[in-house]
Amino acid sequence: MKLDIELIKADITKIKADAIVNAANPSLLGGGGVDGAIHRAGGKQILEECIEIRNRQGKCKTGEAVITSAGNLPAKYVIHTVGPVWNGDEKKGSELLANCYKNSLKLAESMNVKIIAIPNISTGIYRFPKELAAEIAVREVGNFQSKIVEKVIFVCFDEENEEIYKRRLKERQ
Ligand code: AR6
Repeated sequence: MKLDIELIKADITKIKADAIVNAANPSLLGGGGVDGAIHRAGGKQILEECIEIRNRQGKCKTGEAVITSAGNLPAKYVIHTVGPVWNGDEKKGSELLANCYKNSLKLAESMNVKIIAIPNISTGIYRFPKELAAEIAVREVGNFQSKIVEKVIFVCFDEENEEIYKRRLKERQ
């Protein structure tokens, strides 16, 4: 089945979904932006699990995703994915960002996640163009079919992304 798509402007750490996605970096040890907010609000449990994952598999490659519990957050899980740093290579960057959405959704499915909230990966500190990032996000979520995952909530934090997503989702209807 195709997924339901919802759009909100919010702080993702406040969302009570089965899983929220984190725009992490390869170290998995936290950082600024949404990553910093998730680790701050979620507490040390998330970092401890990230360290365990690192000890097991090493760093998380760009486009890949790993999962931890959500510590003190209202969500059940955090799916950490590493978006591409924008370097002007549209083809490679788009492929890697698409992989973030594909791999996060696949991992969610494998953990029986029904509702997943996703931020605008790579569009902050990693400087990916917002319009292109939204096009990729909406396309990948639109193409994903699942018997388990029912709903994706796109969580925008800035007004510009919210407007872009509103328009793109309207165009889809
Ligand atoms: N809730 C939802 N979205 C948020 C929040 C929040 N609390 N805070 C920021 N955003 P960014 P990136 C939005 O920079 O570009 C970190 O240091 C923000 O407005 O968080 O993938 C990592 O460790 C933007 O639209 O992630 C990496 O080093 C979106 O989240 C690096 O930043 C992504 O912005 C990753 O950079």
